[in-house]
Amino acid sequence: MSGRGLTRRQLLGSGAAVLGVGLAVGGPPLLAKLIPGGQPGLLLSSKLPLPAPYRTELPVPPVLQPVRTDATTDYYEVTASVGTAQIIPGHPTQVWGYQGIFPGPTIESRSGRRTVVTHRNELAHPTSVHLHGGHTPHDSDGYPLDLITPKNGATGGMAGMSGMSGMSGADYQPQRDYTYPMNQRAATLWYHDHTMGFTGPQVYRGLAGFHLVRDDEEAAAGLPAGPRELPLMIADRAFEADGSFAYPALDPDEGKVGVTADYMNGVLGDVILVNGAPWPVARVDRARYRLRLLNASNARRYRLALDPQPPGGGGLLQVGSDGGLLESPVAHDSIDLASAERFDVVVDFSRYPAGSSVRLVNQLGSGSTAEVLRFDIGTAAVTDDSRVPAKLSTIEKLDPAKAVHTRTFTFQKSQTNWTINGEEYRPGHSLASPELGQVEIWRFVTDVHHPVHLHLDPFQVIGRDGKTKPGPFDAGWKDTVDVLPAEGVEVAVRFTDYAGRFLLHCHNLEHEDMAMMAEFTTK
Ligand SMILES: [Cu+2]
Repeated sequence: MSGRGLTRRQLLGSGAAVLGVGLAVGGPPLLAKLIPGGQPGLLLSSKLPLPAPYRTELPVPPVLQPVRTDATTDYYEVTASVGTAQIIPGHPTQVWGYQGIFPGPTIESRSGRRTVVTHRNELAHPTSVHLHGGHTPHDSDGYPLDLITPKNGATGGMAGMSGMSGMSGADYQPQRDYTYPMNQRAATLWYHDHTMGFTGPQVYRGLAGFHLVRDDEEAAAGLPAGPRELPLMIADRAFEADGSFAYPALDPDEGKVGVTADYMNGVLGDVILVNGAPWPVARVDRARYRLRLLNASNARRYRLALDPQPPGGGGLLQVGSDGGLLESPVAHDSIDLASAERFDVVVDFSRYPAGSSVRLVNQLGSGSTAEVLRFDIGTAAVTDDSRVPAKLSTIEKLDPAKAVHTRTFTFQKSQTNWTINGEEYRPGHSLASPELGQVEIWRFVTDVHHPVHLHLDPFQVIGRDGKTKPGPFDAGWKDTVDVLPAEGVEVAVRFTDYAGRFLLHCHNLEHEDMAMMAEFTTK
């Protein structure tokens, strides 16, 4: 461990020792100051009058069609480009979008059928694309230095950049074919920018889209489908007076990594977008709907709840997590959703009166950030042949008793950056070398909120805060876990199939850009 006076034994101990990590960053008063209102970040206020909520219809991103298919593979082409979005009425916003739109188009894959996405870049800055939740070989995983050359061909910007080591190792290609074997079960994945040092500003400007994987098991479950299946990308943003996205970058031209000191904990916006629209309205039938919730915010955490709750409560019936279907549904009154987490829930609007409205609210927000989305329920009698089976799937349980290694990763602030085990991210420097096929226990220990994400394979939460059981939002296969302040989370993980360098990092994008990332090398 880094020289903070904590022994390995203390770190591996109970929650009390874990709390010691919190104390190490300056004791409870500072800790409290670092976590305003349970949020990892600072609110950036828009410089224009906010639009009234619930005035625009919920957009649903278009589904991208393959440019060709053959016996084994579907081929797609995506170009990152500048586009114009109408987000705040009367104030067009320039976005950096896949196909020029935000969110980008949704890609749909079939489990077991290979997907190849050719990405091109017409932006003025390099990009790298990561399929979040993908079981993907290293060379297609969107390694932060595997870059796509920008439109003007400039490739020098990353070399010798201040504040980040290893930038000179960047590999530029004019376009990249990302090959996804899709040897994985049905799940809600998303693709987003993963450029070294600039993931935060580039995702904020719009480089994110859904990538859904479907399979026969999911189809047989009989969950709501077609127009009654809604992908919902929730993201907060702030706006300048002219309607452009406001982001406190140290250098908007990306000559320098990071945000201004005040926003180092994370950038929180005052406008909540769902699929790119501010507080939209979804017109729904009085029937069951499947909502694929994704928190695509840079830093904001949400506690989503229906308001009003349906009679008897439990209105958010969770059927899936990051890594696909749960074994059986879990009813929630509210769901905590950290950056990059996905929750697949079924809401039965027939539990509400015809013609009524129900809001999806954020109980961790206040004022404009407490509102998210409104459902206006129709009056027409409709048929609904969907169902939610009591048993959705079978999940192989990773046995912690079989673990061959226990590794601890401590997520902490340094004077100027964010660190894992006391180290700032250095490309090519590996913190662990797990063996393919072996179960390991990985422990994530934090100072403040950190949503911890592993590439390559999902994991199962086995304990939190010294207790040997998962939290209420930890069910199923996860690839991102919401680690609370001064908490320790234990997960069982088993990497499979692909040897090579992969990433573990905080998915608070300001933390990630400011070095809270590390590599592990599977062998
Ligand atoms: Cu973090």
